[in-house]
Amino acid sequence: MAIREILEAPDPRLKTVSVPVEPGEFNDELKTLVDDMFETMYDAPGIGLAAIQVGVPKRVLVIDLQEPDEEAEPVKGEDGVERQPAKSDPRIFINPEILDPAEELVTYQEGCLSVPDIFADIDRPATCRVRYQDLDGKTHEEALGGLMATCLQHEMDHLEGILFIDHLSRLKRQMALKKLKKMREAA
Ligand code: GNR
Ligand code: NI
Repeated sequence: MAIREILEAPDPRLKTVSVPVEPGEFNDELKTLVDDMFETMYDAPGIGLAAIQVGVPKRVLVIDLQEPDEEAEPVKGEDGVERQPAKSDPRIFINPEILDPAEELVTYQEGCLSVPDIFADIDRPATCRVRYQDLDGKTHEEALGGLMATCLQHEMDHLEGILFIDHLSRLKRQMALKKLKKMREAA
């Protein structure tokens, strides 16, 4: 397992349309890619990652929402503040397709590991279905809602070379990219 470098805007590789994983490619190399994507995502930390964000233009996504586990006992952090432990639910989506996006939209404040420190409200269909393959190439379908629906749609955009800031007005997008450039120069 290895942490890989996350590409950041305006890297042109993030605009690549990723290609499907072919039937002959459900092998150890794919497993290593997925393992590395999880390690990179947890290290960042983030709740989702598309393969193109580590420079691999394949239709592979990992998601772990790491929502608070309400059943667990709160634990005291180093600062003495009690926190709810996160529930780990690692999910792998290969060759995902979105089906039946709801007409109803919801707004989430989104961020992206490839657009660090920039956050913006984005509207997306509130629910959808997803059809995808697992690491064995088996096809599954399920209904999604809440943060999972939003996160999956954000990751699906990466497979088409689209970033969340591409959903903003040109003025707001340029402001975000300028802020990113300024922060990079200051670092
Ligand atoms: O870590 C992430 N948080 C997030 C918050 C709201 C909506 C989408 C996301 S995905 C993001 C990680 C990332 O950049 N995935 O591509
Ligand atoms: Ni992202």
